Amino acid sequence: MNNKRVLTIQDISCVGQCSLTVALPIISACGLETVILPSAVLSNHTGGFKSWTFRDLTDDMPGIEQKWIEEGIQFDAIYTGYLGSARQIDIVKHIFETCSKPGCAHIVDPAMADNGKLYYGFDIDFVREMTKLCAAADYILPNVTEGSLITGMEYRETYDEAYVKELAEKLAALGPHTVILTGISYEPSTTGVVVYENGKMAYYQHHRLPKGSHGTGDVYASSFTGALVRGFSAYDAARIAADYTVKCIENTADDPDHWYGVKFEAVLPELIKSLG
Ligand code: PXL
Repeated sequence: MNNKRVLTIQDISCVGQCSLTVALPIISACGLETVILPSAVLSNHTGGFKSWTFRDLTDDMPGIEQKWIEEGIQFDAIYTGYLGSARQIDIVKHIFETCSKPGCAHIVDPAMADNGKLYYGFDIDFVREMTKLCAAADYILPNVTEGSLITGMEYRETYDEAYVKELAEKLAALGPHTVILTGISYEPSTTGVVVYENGKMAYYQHHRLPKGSHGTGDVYASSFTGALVRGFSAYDAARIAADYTVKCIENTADDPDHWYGVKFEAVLPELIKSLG
């Protein structure tokens, strides 16, 4: 019997197939009890819509945490994504301390930037706080943009293995025992993920689909979390999540109107199958 319970902390973008609207169904489909703590509520995500509403929930979080402490509610894994404010990060770190079962996996996707740019609304103060959260994590899942912001290394659009190794080493030196670098591409037709653990770097390469899709970082981190908590090694969880994310992109590619996210729902059975 599987009694594992995962907490995920990220925003609710009501429309846009990202953050909690993908994390909750994906982790649940992995057969895990999924508890949510919304960091903010937006009408839609900030990546391509004309405008959005934004309600920061930072002030609600300590009260919610307090109720969980009073109830003795604790988690086998805590996975964080897009956070609503720099101030929120100290609260999330506190939740790591108060709501973790022994051996709890702390998984941080420092969702704040892509393609060389910070997402709308984030600044260098937020990067500094997110760096502290990465230092408190066991597993981090940055892309190259986020990795370069966190380490202070130069952002490069094209790079070689030596650059990626230095990035992974610098990220691991902050504290996490496992660094998963996403979207690592050494040539145009392929991309992949680097798993850096105990000083060793492994690469899982896969087909690169021509169209970059929104929300795929969240699909990736959610399915990685699900597979990891189901007992797979970090490398196998990284591979399962990569294969699932590619299937989500393939399942969306023929629908030009669906630019804002990926159709992850119809291919959930394939993720479930890959968990055995
Ligand atoms: O997928 C990352 C993400 C999550 N949440 C919000 C976003 C984005 C990326 O733009 O805007 C609100």
